Amino acid sequence: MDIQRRTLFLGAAGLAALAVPNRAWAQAAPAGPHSLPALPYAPNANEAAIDATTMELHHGRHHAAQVAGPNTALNGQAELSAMPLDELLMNLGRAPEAVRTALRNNAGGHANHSMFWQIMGGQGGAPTGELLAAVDRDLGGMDKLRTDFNTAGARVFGSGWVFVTVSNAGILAITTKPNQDSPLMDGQRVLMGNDVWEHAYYLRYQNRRPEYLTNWWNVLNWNAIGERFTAAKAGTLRV
Ligand code: MN3
Repeated sequence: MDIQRRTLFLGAAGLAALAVPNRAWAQAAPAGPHSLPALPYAPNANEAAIDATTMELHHGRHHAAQVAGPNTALNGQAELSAMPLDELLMNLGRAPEAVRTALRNNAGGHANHSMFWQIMGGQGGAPTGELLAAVDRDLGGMDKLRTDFNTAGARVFGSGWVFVTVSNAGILAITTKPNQDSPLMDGQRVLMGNDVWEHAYYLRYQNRRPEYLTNWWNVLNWNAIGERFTAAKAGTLRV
């Protein structure tokens, strides 16, 4: 009887842990200055481009590991621990060599993914107002932006990201980065970006990265991206 009851209890606990994988993972992460932001929508909110399982694994495991990474690397680093994430990435040269690569890969990934969740959950479409005017002026319009951005993303060899950066004057530009590097490491702010690591799309698209890049535009939240544009010009955009 006792054994049966204990088995039932453990079974229930196991099921509960499976039901909240993100929370379970976050609790296992070492304490530190950085934390995993909650997804701002349900994992299936981006089904038009990204399946729920990919979202759950991508956020709850890949991103969570990139929060645990800097927290571990920052242990005992008081000055670097006190820096907001964007400042940390702009000052990687001040990190001791022993932890610099870990910070570059993990803190960079933390910033990239924090931005990535924020700009999805929408219905696609196009920006309005000043952001649309900036896209027309700097990137040749929405059609050309989509084409050039997707071409750049498809050309990233191996793992990396494709971004639109934004200056504090509101000037836009397309750029790519390998691995988990961020434009913040060059002192540039990120308006939006897409993750072209295979973990971002492989379950649904396998090797068809261009199809993933094309569909991704259907889940963009242009209100959120427009707010990032406004914040960049106000000097308040962080990661
Ligand atoms: Mn990723």
